[in-house]
Amino acid sequence: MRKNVFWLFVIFLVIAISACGGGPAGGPETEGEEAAPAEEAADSNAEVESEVEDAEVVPSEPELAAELSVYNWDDYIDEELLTAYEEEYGVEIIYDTFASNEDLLAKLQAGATGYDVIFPSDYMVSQMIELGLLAEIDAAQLENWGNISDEFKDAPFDPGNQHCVPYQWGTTGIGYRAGHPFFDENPPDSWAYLFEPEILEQYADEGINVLNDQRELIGAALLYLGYGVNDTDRAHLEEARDLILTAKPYWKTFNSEDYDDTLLVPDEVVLSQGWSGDVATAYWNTYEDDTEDGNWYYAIPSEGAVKWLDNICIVTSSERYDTALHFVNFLLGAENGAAITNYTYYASPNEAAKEFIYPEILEDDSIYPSEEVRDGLQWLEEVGDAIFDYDEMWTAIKG
Ligand code: N2P
Repeated sequence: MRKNVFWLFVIFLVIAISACGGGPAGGPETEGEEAAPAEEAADSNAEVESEVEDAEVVPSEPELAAELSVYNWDDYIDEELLTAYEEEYGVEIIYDTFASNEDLLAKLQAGATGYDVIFPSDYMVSQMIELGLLAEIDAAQLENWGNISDEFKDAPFDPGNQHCVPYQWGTTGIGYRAGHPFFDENPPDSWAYLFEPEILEQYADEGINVLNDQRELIGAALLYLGYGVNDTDRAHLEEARDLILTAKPYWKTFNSEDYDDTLLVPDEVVLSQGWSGDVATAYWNTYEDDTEDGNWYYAIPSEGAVKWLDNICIVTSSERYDTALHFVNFLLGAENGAAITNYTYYASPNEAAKEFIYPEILEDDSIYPSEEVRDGLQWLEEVGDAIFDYDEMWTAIKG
């Protein structure tokens, strides 16, 4: 009996709050908490249901699973954010990392089950949609969706954001040790610094790293040869392979995971193909106030380079879809989006996060390049069946 009175009171409260337009006043979590009883009540009461629909900004708070499995690029989130989510919602995050889009795909195709939330790049999103690996979402229903800049919504690889939401974006260029006598004279602003033996000879002994990433490395070779990064002509791909094989003896490592850490080790690496944020992390981690400078610089080669957008998606086989979606919404929060960028030094597509992002990051043009520079860059796109040629070249390269 007492219980019934309580629920009547809850229903009354919900109607009162909706009528006052009181839904959006709280933060995301508070709103979510209010919504749970509202939705239960709505099931059995048409009037309440229509009131709740009016207040559509009130998100539903799903019953959360005990665990959530998150599979991300290496060093691509402040793990304190994961702890914060665990503590706030009582969901344990099982966290694992991958080295490239192809590794992620291979893992899923090998039948890895249990992953819920993954972070593929643009071209891999289209590939995964075609393969039926990504669950559908209704991004517009996510409470924090409005935080994302329009510029990054509705991308061609996922029209209408029916599967994924934007996470971080950046570019792929060349990182090099500041103050190095050769680079002081010759800033490596061309892919020649990765591929031309007579140039490589000058510093190969001091350590060169390339990304262990087939589209990125073959893409850089294609650009240097004057082709597009999405070229599918077999003869061009063979040329790219041969260019890479000629340069390979000069390279010390193929590393796209913890290479950002090796940049910080003296005498380990002097030049690396790199993602903007990883090089910026090395720069800011070695920044000294007295010199007002850090130890690593970043250059975008004159022949062109890749710009990319990584995304947050839910895998089709996830058995914790509601929790996954709840986590996706959490990552889209303004302060959470800023915490990600303040840790990764990659650019954020989260417009509302900007006010919480460190100014030195927003002002760093290696992280946020000018529009003019961005216009000269290319997106990686899905290459259809030519992917088999890319795979073949990659096997030869890595062999
Ligand atoms: C961060 C990896 C960046 C992902 N370490 C590039 N798509």
